[in-house]
Amino acid sequence: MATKAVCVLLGETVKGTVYFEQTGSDGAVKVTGEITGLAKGNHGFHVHEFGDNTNGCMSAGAHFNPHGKEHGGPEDSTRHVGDLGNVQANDDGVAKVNISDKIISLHGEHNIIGRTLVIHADVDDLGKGGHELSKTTGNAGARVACGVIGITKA
Ligand SMILES: [Cu+2]
Ligand SMILES: [Zn+2]
Repeated sequence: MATKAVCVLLGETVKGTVYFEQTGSDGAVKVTGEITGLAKGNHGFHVHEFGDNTNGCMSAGAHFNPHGKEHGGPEDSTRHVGDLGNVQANDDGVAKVNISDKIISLHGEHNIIGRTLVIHADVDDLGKGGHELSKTTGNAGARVACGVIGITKA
């Protein structure tokens, strides 16, 4: 039995739809979709803690980090649960999302449903950039679009 969720990302120029699917309660989550209106290149892509967009993407809080770890990349053992790395936009400003992640979940302690998906203006340095923000945000810059992750029909 699969669980499915969706997020509609909305920003001033950036828009997108991202789908989440998980088989069972502890399998990898497949993250797919398309985001448009981006600058060419890599953009930080995270689940932030709160599903609160009352003050735009800012009220989503910091990266979803239930274990109090440092920021990292999706393949690192030290990472926030919400750290999904980067998505890459092509010459036309379109990023195709195709990620499989074993840390986020649609169930239990790492459940991302009801939290906010954020895409950033700049590249996430995955904690390795040596910037003062590298270990908290990956120095990924402004939040150019966001949306709350919601349950959909399975
Ligand atoms: Cu973020
Ligand atoms: Zn993080």
